[in-house]
Amino acid sequence: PKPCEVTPAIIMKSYACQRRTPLKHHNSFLTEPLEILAENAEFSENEGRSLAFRRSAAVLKALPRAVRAMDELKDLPCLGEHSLRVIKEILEDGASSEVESTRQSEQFQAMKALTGVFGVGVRTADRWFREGLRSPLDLIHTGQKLNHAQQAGVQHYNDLNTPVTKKEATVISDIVERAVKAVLPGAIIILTGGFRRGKEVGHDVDFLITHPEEGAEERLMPKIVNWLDEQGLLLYQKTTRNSYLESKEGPARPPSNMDRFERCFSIFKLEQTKVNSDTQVEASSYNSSTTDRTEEYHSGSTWRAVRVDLVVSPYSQFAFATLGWTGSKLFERELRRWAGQEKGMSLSSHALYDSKQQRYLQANSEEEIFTHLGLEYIPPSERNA
Ligand code: DGT
Ligand code: MG
Repeated sequence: PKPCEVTPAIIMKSYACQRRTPLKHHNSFLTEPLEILAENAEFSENEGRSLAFRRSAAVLKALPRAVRAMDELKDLPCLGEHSLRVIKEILEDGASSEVESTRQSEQFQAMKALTGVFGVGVRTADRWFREGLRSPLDLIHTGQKLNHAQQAGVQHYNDLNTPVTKKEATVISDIVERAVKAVLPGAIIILTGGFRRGKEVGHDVDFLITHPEEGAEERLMPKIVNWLDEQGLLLYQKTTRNSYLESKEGPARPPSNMDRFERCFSIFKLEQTKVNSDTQVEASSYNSSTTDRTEEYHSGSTWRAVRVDLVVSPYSQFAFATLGWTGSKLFERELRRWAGQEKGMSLSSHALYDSKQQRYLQANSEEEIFTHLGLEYIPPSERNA
């Protein structure tokens, strides 16, 4: 007789920050379609709807095996009616008609192409779509007025939509390390974002920079940018003060330190040397003004554009910044939702504020922040919600 198959019950916590979500999971055949619907909801600025699909997908990513039947989902949190309908269709028919028609729709494809231009957000892309534009080429043909970021985005469109590999990220890490060490010895640089979570490819490379001596990091970004620029390594850069979540988030903000938190959106010029038909990436070490790629290719050397984000944080905020810039985006949202709804706290990439105690809680590591929040520590490789 066949041994009785016992399926152990799965205990799924409802916040993504309470769960371990590995990079490789068993349900891409369900999560990818759900994320198409999430993306489509973002294109129409329907944040609630997008979040619902993203949360459903995240629950499926945390499952230890592939879903085969609807009854396996009955005790799982976050799965709304709409998501369940989509999942059911995929399980029964192999595909969801709603997802497939979204994928094929002119609007979805145009929004994807237009928001794929660096510097173009959903609002701008939507306006262009309503004016009849469909692709980056249309922007050129119709002579659209573009800002500097968008001009760079159009110019390097193909490169910037080619995934950055781990190997390229390592080469860029070496360059950034050299730049930072040259202008501020003793500085600490860490790779954050998707690569810290173990991703093999990314849309950009994210770095966080600090110095153990509080205050030594002030005015650091312009020095780093100058060094990189002098080496001919930058195709584009814009340095801004970080004002992303803080404006929405209220008290998790130590105002006196805010002006120290700088971010640089940049596009690196990454050298690639052709060796035995194998493309090798290499740090550019000369000041090249040529932009004729064909010419460079024939001379045996070529380059490609890569998006790089640099963030400088004061040492006292480094743990919060590390946690805040490691992602995933959904994991971050869930951490902040947990802090607010379950703990009466307010978390940002700068600080953690406890409303009951009416004070900021200090932390020197990510582990300490999880402890303050009453959460089990989740390492970066398990934050792929
Ligand atoms: P990808 O697409 O392969 O680059 O994937 P990620 O996860 O590296 O995503 P990315 O580069 O957009 O952002 C990295 C993390 O940094 C993300 O999980 C959330 C966080 N983040 C992104 N932009 C901001 C910002 O403006 N302010 C703050 N505080 N965090 C941000
Ligand atoms: Mg990234």
